[in-house]
Amino acid sequence: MTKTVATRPYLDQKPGTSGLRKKVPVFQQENYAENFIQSIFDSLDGFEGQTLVIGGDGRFYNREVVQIAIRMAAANGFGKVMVGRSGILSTPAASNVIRKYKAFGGIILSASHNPGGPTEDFGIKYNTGNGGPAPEKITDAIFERTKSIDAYKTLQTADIDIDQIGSFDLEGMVVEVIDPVADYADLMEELFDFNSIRNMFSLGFRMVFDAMSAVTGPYAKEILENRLRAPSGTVRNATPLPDFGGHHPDPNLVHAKDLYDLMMSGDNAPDFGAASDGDGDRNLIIGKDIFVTPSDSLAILAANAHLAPGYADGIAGIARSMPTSAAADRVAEKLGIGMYETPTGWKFFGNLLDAGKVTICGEESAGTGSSHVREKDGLWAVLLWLNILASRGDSAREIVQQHWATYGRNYYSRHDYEGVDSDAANELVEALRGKLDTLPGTKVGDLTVSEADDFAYHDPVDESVSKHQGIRILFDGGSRVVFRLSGTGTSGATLRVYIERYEPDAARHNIETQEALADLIAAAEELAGIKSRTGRDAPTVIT
Ligand code: G16
Repeated sequence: MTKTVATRPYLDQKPGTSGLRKKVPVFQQENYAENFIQSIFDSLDGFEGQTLVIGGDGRFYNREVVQIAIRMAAANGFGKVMVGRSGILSTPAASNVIRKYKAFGGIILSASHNPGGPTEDFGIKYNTGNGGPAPEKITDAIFERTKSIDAYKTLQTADIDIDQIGSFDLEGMVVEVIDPVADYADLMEELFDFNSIRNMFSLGFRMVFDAMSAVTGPYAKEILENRLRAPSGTVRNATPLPDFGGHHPDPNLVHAKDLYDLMMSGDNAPDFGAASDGDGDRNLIIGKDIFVTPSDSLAILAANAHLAPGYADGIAGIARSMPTSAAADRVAEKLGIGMYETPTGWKFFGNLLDAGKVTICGEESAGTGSSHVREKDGLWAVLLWLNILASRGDSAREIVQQHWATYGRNYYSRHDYEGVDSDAANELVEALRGKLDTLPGTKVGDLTVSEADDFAYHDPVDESVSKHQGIRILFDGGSRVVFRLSGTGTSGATLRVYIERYEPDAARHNIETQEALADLIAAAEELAGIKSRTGRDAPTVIT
């Protein structure tokens, strides 16, 4: 039976870079999840009788919110929900299901790379019918609605069985529980040359994929070990756990350190290492004895994509988020295709992909993807790498070094200061903003500032404008530092400092990254006063 429940607004439900992310106890407050889900529905038009996809990364509280979302979808008039078995769908798999079955949209439950558990993070995000994260116009409307919501609709019903594949009726709405892996694995098989990757494995190629006890485990097992016949054990930490085994499911050099150490362990290291995050959209790529930065990975994938059957006709264009290095720009220039620079956040790629302006997109934050879905896609990036390795017969290290020799190297690093005082972080950014006009022409150490601005994006498709997307300080010679505050953290503020130097000279391509960037790192400190303003002597994470 449908019932309408009176509620009171919560005033902190503003979606960030990727949906609403909060600590689990915040989500467990009375009607907190219900308010947000009803606000999503209240901000949409025309879904009566349509299909909604529901799934998440399996973190703590996933099952409870899946039940809430199914009941509310029925009470609000959806005709059908498609739910991943046991409430599981990786973010790229959810995007694929929305697109493949022409759903109206989807609700994805995840806080991505943030830790999970009873006192850790949870998140809810809405994706539209193109399979991508809702654009700002919709997330703004949702936020507005959360501020005045006074009731939500749900069903009075016992728990719904989401653990068996099949369909049933729930008070006039069809509930279809689907295999979370099959459609996605089929799509990967269409895009990549599974025969040559299989052949490479059969000849003894060794890889390790660390699923970080998160959602990609079952996907990677099915694709790498079953379909591509990589030896059993290739996928590590393959069982998704509600608390990710107590780790941060964040594929970076700090949280995937075991994998990094293994890949750097000398002659016996595997040929290729990779990892994905909590919800399966990020990727980490480490060749034997070489870490590939996400920015370089984007450039290399774009330059070699034509080797995979799904991209054999070439790519239409490339997009990258502003803080991502300009390595991909050089590839676009050489290929004579469009290059787009967007704000941080996958949602900004949706219009470019839908309009056919770009095929491949990427972000420095370990996200790469293509027009096959409307989310970044961790396993997709790993499989494209494998396809390129199988097709070229070179090692990952050779591929990276040849790429630098051809295009030059963009030395790149990101310094994160996590959990800093929010006021101090905002003041730091404000102070930089305040001096942007006077910086050009000034000297910082031996560097001269050529340009300084607060990045604003003018979407070429819908002409929307997004301001204040990061402070950019460019120096003579093309080096730069960028400052912005993360939109995905859940405690305090995270200051991100992105540092980049272009080095065309191949004789200077093997300098240690922090050393190659030392003068820029010092300039960032001098310009922003990070130590004095945040009280931090060093970054929390360097990638
Ligand atoms: C999300 C977004 C990405 C963004 C990343 C980092 O990733 O989808 O587009 O690059 O956050 O954002 P920030 O620098 O604001 O923390 P994910 O994997 O968390 O969904």
